Amino acid sequence: MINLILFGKPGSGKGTQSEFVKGKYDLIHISTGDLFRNNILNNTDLGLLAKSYMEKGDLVPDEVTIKMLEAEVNKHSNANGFIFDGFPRTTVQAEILDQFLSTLKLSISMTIALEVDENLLIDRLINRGKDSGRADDQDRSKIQNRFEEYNNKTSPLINYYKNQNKFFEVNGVGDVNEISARIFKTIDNNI
Ligand code: B4P
Repeated sequence: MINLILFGKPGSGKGTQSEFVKGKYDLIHISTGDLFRNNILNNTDLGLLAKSYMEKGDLVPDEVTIKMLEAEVNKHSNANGFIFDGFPRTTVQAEILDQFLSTLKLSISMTIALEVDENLLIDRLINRGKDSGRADDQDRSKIQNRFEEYNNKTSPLINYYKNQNKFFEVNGVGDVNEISARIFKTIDNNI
């Protein structure tokens, strides 16, 4: 069983690459960002709460994010493995994910970080914002806030997974298919 975390700054391509990786390794893709956006579309209580944070580019509180993630994993008890896309994003989320997986006799196999320069990320996100209607992609100050949230709350996870010998970096710049090939090689060489 392969349980992967796709890691990286906002816009680094976690969602894009998850689509390729899930097909090749037959994994269930869980994107906390997509789950929140679905809740917003359906006007659920969770969506209303998440919206107030996401529109500013802030992280949604750990408590609700973790509950939502656990419920999603529990829906797929027969899975070959999971891709966690955009989760965990804080040390608390990472610690609880490890504990939760251990109750299912599972563990994280590896964390793959997509490395992309911030200036390039700003261009990608602003570009997406033109079509997607995503409020968090349309404003440079919100994008900057997302980077700050990443630097303050998410980047400590690099050492968290390095300490477990589970952290691998992949160059996230270039053609989408080339990047997938780099990810596949990293998985195949280290799993
Ligand atoms: P997410 O939905 O996770 O999204 P993301 O970080 O913006 O993007 P991702 O890295 O997946 O990039 P993508 O492939 O889409 O988070 C949104 C918000 O949800 C967060 O800010 C937070 O508020 C909340 N949230 C989510 N998870 C949370 C958690 N665990 N805890 C708390 N809050 C949470 O690619 C971006 C763009 O680049 C696309 O337009 C794509 O087409 C383009 N692109 C991709 N690869 C490219 C390439 N190689 N070259 C050129 N363009 C490329």
